[in-house]
Amino acid sequence: MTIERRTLLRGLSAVPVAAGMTGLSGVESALADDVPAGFPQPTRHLQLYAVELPAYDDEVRLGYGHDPDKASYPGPTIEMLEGECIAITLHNEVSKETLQKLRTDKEIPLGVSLHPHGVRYNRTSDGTLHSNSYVAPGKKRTYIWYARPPARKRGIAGTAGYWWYHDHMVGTAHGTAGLNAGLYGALIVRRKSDPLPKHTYVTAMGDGMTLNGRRYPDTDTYDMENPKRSNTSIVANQGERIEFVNLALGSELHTWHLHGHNWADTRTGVISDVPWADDIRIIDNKTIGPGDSFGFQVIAGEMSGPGHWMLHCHLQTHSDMGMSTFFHVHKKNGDPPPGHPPNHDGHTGM
Ligand SMILES: [Cu+2]
Repeated sequence: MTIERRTLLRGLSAVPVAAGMTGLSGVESALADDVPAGFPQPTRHLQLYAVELPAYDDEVRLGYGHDPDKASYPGPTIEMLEGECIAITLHNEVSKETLQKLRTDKEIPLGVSLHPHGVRYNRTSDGTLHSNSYVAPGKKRTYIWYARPPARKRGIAGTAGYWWYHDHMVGTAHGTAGLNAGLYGALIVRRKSDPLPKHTYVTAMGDGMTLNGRRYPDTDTYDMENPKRSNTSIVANQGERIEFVNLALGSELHTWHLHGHNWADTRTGVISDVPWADDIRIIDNKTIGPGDSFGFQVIAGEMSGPGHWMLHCHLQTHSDMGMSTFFHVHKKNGDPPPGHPPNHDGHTGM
């Protein structure tokens, strides 16, 4: 039995809370009046900025960031604990000119918004045009999200899982241009007993053969001599617990496939409760359609060893057109794995 498995079974107060979940400023008392009935008081207040980023392939790129200078696409992964309520103030720093350029429905006002999946919110935090919960250029607005806990006696399952958040305002009232431009990010709701990963990576499959808003070879910026961890440089040392959060945007189906690893098709990708039921499927490929999200944890290179493990859409025309990257699993000591991934000029790197 591995340490990870023991940790899982024991329940786990000793598991540290992920670093990203602490160190944020408190919630202003002025917010108290905005908290919907039945929600607890928010215990954290995040700032999120929507900004314009350098164009990609002549396409406008926007991003969210907790710091406007560190905005990115996908935006920062937001983590909550089930039972927690948070406040997020969205600042719209995207220019009127850019929003005008992206607007395909000329009837709607200019703005950006924040719309979450999975967590609970009321109409003022929906992030939509008709609920008037968007943010005009240069303005800000505070949203309140509640990761409702389970209430087993009432048959309420809670909100723990792998979700996402996105704009619902740029281009059309559905945020279609905002999504294509990069206004989205992963949202993780954990239970206290969940195992915590060493690293989390986000992969977002979108239209135009994009992975995280980029096309091959920009989907993988990994440098074997100087590996850096990012959503475009998916790196681990063998034995590390690694978490993937996977989203689908746009208008097409995709199948998310990872080589050398498999996972349980459960909330966390691991089997955490006894009994170990055979009706829990073990998979290494999952169909994901627009609006879907899922996630899981694996032990990097467990059984399969160090290697450059392909991670791609298994819809063959999509993978052939470049919806592909790698999970680069180094040796336990951090030394590079054997072999090379294909060079980005098309060589196989044998
Ligand atoms: Cu695909």
